[in-house]
Amino acid sequence: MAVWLCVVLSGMGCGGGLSLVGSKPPKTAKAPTVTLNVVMKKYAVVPDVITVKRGTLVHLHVTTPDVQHGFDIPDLNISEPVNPGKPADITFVADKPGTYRIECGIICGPGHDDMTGKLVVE
Ligand SMILES: [Cu+2]
Repeated sequence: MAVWLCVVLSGMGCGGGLSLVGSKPPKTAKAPTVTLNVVMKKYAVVPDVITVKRGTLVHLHVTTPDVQHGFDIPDLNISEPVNPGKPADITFVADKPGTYRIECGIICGPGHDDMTGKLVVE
């Protein structure tokens, strides 16, 4: 839980002093997993920057408090509608480093075009 929280909060993990160089991971090791809550609202994506490490299995739980929005990351072929009371759960492996644009995929009002964010895979 503690490690998970650090990953969520910093995007960097807690590994400052924990080098794994030279040690073998246990056979049961799975891809690191991060679960993040994202809110799409008039007119923002919160948080507007999501940072994960390459190879991470990312679960996004996307909610909206107001009207229907769309959670889109075009470069990853992600496009999910998000409705009040009906969250979108999106899972993908962040396997390619880069910065990906997050945008609202459903026109939701005059500030729709301001609803952007980015996913950073490092
Ligand atoms: Cu919108």
